[in-house]
Amino acid sequence: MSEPRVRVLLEPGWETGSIADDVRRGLSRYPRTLPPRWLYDDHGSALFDRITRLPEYYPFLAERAILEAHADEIVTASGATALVELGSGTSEKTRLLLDAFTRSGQLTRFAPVDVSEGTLRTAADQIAERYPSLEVVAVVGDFTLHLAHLPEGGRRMVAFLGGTIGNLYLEERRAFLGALADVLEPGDSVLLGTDLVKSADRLIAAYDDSQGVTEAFIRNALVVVNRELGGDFDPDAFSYIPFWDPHMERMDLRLRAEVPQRVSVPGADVVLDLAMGEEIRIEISTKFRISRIAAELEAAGLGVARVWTDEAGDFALTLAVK
Ligand code: AVJ
Repeated sequence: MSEPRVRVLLEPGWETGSIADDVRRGLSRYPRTLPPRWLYDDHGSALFDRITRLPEYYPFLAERAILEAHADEIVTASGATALVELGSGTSEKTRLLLDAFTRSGQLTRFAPVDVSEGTLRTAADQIAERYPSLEVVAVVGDFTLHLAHLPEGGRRMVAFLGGTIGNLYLEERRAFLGALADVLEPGDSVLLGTDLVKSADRLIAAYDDSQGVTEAFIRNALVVVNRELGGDFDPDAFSYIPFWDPHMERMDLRLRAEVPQRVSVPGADVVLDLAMGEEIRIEISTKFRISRIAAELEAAGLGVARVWTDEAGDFALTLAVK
């Protein structure tokens, strides 16, 4: 087995400065916001893992069903010889793609990109062992910052799965897709996972599960701020308010102050007076229509080649080519 190469693009301790800027910016605007990228500390990642196994949380299962049914077609349609995966995490679903690539024999390189070095190393080792003919180049980096450093060469397919693009605002999606298209060569492609618009009941159930796992995941945002920036948020002084915004077609996941309170976050230079009932948005999760996915990709210069959905039409994988 060949050892995976690991490229580290993040300085040790990079989180501290970055999270302070994000928190200062987010808490000074309306609605007050904490950026969702900081939800995935060890505890948050473990909670997210539990979310993916909740019966109500259909996106995980739906995306996996699409890959199980269509990975061979995806691989063939892409013509890729290199697979780059952004936000790869444990690379669990990626194996379905890698197995299809193994059947087609066309792949030479796999490059998982993730901010979490530990998770990435473990995943890269496992993949190098299981697919010995692949060159594995793991990149420790942030997909919003380090697109210019993606491994080059071959015909690349960049997979961005899980519906994570739905956690970005429209302007952020435009910037991200534009930057991604910029670094791709003609013939390279993007495989984008997006959750689709559906009934409010099912959406709310998926983000307000009966075991309270999602609530704990969202509440953990305050714990992360306390730990990283010396904040004194009392997580129990907030209630969890998830709602469907039909105009923006997104889930909006917030915490509401149950009592008036003053919160200090010295590491971000913030002192916040919250009125009773004031809300902090922790995450949005945008749901798409196929027409909108295509429009956003095409605006970035990426032409939609094919779209796959699960049988219920809950989730979509879109292949777009530069
Ligand atoms: C990170 C996009 C997969 O928005 O559905 C799950 C994160 N937040 N439950 C989503 C999340 C609350 C999730 N993704």
